[in-house]
Amino acid sequence: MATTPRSTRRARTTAPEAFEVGPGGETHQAVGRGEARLTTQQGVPIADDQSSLTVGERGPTLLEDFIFREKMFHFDHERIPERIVHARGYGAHGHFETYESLTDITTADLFQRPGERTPVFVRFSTVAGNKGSFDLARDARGFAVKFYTQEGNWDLVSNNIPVFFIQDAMKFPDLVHSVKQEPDRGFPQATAAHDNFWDFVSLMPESTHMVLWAMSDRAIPRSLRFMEGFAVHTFRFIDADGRSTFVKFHWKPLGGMQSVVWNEAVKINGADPDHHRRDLWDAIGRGDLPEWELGIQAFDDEFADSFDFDVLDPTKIIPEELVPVRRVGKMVLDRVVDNFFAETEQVAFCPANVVPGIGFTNDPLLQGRLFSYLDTQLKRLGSPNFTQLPINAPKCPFSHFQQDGHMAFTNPKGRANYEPNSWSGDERGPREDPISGYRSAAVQESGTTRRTRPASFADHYSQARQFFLSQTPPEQRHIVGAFVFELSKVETEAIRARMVANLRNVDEDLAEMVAEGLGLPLPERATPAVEPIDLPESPALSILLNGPGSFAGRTLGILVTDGADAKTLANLRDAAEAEGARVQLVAPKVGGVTTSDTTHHPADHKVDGGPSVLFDAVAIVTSEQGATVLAGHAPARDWVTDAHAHCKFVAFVPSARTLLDAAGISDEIDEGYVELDRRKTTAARFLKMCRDLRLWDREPEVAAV
Ligand code: HDD
Repeated sequence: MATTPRSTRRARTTAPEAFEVGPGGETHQAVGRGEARLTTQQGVPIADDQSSLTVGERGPTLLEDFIFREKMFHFDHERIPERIVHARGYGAHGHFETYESLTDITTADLFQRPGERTPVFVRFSTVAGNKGSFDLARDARGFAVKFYTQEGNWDLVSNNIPVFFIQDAMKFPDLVHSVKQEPDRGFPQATAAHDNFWDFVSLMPESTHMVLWAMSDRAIPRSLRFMEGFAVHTFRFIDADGRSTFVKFHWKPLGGMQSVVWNEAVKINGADPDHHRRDLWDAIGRGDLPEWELGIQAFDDEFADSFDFDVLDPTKIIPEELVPVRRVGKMVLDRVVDNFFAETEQVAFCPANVVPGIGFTNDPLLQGRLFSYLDTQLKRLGSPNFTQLPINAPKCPFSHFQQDGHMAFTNPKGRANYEPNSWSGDERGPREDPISGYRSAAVQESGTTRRTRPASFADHYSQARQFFLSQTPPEQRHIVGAFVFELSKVETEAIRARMVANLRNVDEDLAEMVAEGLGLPLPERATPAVEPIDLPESPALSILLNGPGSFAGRTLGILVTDGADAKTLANLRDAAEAEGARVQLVAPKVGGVTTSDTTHHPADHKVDGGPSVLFDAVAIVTSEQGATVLAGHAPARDWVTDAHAHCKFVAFVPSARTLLDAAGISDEIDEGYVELDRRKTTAARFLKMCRDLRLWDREPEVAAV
């Protein structure tokens, strides 16, 4: 065979064309792509990248091998410090579209013109786990959004839980130390289920409200696409006259909320530790674009003064039933990253990054955050010039007199590097803008300096109780189960007892069920600083009461074998597509199966590589012979028993009964099962049923959950 000589096949490299502009206006360094020839960082072409330079065939390596030394030097320095919290994260690009003008309450440029789009970058994360931990940890999820507005970058650095563990940033290092791996043994990581965490929170009654959220299904979301986000603190909107309005920010997923059950989370972590990031990547890749609406709760001093709690206390919510969430725009994520390190890893968020029209309040947690993030970025990214990295740089014009430092890439020309100056023309540099430049809210402050917590922050239990009582029975069961699981990992009985003593202030039934689950005598009630009060239930706090009512964006897993009925499979695929859902095939071999009509279908997973925990609903479409083979295969039996135990909807062909028998669930078939015939309507009925996501009525019957 004739081959092209290597010298003509390779494209000539034109070195200085190092940057290309991406669709969002960001720049990427375009090195090492396509047919380019391999060079050193200095641009020297490399002839042999396979072996280092030695004396003779078996002799020592030479120090002069600059190609080897450069390669190894750079490799040795590839890692940067991981984030002290939120180390494990995943990012994507998108845009925010404004629904209506908010000119009456804020000058923030992105909220002025309906229909206008602002580019965004979002990074989701777990909090406690290290960078290499798994996605389905029981944990809060970070939900940090960088808006590249025309008036500068605004970072809305949020979580998927609307409250926080502590009221004052002074306690943040203690909180984080307690939750991360214990310092002597270096484990456990990515879990709060250990003595130090529960020791700390059981001594900090203010954390009880967030602990309730963390023990709820909010902390094990099915997908990053199906969770809410909250900026937690009360912020300010500032209008053109300098008047300010309090505001709380919410993200509402248009795909609806959904979580997994704990037993499922445990198994997903083994089957696919990257479950959430893969889900986000896949969804964007197939054009099923994740969307959230941005909501605001705007209120004035009069409401703040009349509210039962202090709006500056980050351990409290303002129930949506009291101040409805007004949806002011929509965020769509439409592009995955080109390079994980350059974008997801190097993105630097900071709650202090606000734009004209947005301001802070005196929430003591927020005030501490305003310091911490900038400080940590210097450590992590190594230079004050991290703002020049393409992912962090504003997309609007910017101009200032800050200069030099490590890795300064954008270097101004001209003489003036200070102001005021008397230079003119190109020499003079930028000037202040008294009209539209950033102005803080004009707030009157006075008082004596002291270290204290205000009395208005003292009620630590009422809202925790409100949260628990606002949950549906399955959600309450899950909270009880989570407390029992976590506290059973705590070795010191006194810590378990102290926590249950706190829970008696939330709800006596909750405390009793947790004590019973731990085999612990019910301890004395902890004395609260302020007696909790009964608050009205808030349905907005439940996931199940706010489900999607749709199976769109979800995945149907179909267990198939050779000889499976082609028509039944096609019906299921059609019904899933009509519902906006995705289908994945699980087969004995990943090479796939041949159905009754002799069509070959490649599989997405082999049985033990695609356990049913990876799917939202399942179907079993086997031949007689296939079902018999699967019946003798332990992972196939687990596939169906898990789907049953996790309350999933199940469709099956009659021949699959052999497998259901072997799995021991034929006698437990309930209204969540559909026996498939060859009619399209049956498949459609099953997919419609799946809109409820789970059959929670089955749960009390199944011991595994
Ligand atoms: Fe924080 C990262 C959210 C309290 C200090 N935080 C970080 C991230 C999110 C949050 C989403 C990850 C950003 C990313 O993806 O890069 N943090 C919150 C929320 C809080 C909160 C919603 C409470 C309302 N954080 C908080 C406090 C402090 C910090 C009280 C310290 C005083 N947070 C940090 C940090 C991190 C961080 C150490 C680690 C990495 C980083 O900032 O960039 O500075």
